[in-house]
Amino acid sequence: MFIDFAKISIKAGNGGDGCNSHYHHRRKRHITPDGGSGGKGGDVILRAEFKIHTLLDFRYRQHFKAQNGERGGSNCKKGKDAADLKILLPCGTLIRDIKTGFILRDLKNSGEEVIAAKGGLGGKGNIITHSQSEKGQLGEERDVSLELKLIADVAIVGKPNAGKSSLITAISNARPKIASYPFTTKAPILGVLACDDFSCVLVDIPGLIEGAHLGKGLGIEFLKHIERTKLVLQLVDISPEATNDPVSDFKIIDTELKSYSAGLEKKPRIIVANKIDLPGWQTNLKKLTKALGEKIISISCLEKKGLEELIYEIRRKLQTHSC
Ligand SMILES: Nc1nc2c(ncn2[C@@H]2O[C@H](COP(=O)(O)OP(=O)(O)OP(=O)(O)O)[C@@H](O)[C@H]2O)c(=O)[nH]1
Ligand SMILES: [Mg+2]
Repeated sequence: MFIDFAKISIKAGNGGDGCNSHYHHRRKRHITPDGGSGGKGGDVILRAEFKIHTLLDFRYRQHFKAQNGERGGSNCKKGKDAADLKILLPCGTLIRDIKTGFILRDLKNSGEEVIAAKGGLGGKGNIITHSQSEKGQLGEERDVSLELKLIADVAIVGKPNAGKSSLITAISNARPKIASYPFTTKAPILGVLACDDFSCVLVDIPGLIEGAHLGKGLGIEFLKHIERTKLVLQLVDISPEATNDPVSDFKIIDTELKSYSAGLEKKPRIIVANKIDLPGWQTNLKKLTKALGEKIISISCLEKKGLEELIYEIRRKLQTHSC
């Protein structure tokens, strides 16, 4: 299951208490302090990892606590520092402090991390203070929200059954389910297109229908995963079996993108007509070309026609828009 929002509570470890102890010198008849300091509490670190694609794990677990530092001991023994607690997140996760609304970090790239709660410092032992030892500091704690907005270069959008999953399968390493009924894809799917010295990340967005912004079909919540993409690939099924009016099919998607109101409709785009292996597609392509007055790339995912031209165009557009 794909989950793109979660709330968790994190608590860093407390510092270990410093020790209050004394060494008794038998012959000299005096005592000297020998209490060691406490160890540092573990930090809670949030880290982006390319292998993770969803926030699903946080459905089952919301509380995370790093270990406390060890107490200092007598005989100058320093308490051990506790290990940090690392929580792995998908690339593209925005971390926000729920109480203040402050964004702690937007973890975009794999390996990026942020200390979201700092472990408390260990208290000083009386060997350092020469008087009373100190208590360890408390570790930070906070509630944070995690919001995933996938990082991809190109978003594939279109009506259900347009062939979005077939396309991402044909040109990338993604292998989503493909079927002849609508809403086969229920969550965004990422795929890497690699061709010679060029590579980019594609995302297959679940199908949109008229009124998606009003909650119809799967709604438009998945459109947040287009916010960061550089290019939108709008796929239209132009087979007469699917439609007599490709222009209205196209406009429906355009309207839904506008309704999301994040400027998605203003992103550079490529219009692609699919299923040109089915008879009668030429008439629909003419209608669409005339109405839009824009370049349209026609392809067949089934017969792998036009895919090279499409990949070339994706590459050209990404480079033109200095992405
Ligand atoms: N004839 C023909 N059929 C195609 C082509 N591309 C996809 N299809 C078929 O169209 C149907 C829908 O394809 P999908 O790739 O699942 O479509 P989708 O846009 O991902 O659909 P949803 O996930 O439901 O939004 C499947 O039966 C595919 O085999 C094509 O180029 N030609
Ligand atoms: Mg699909």
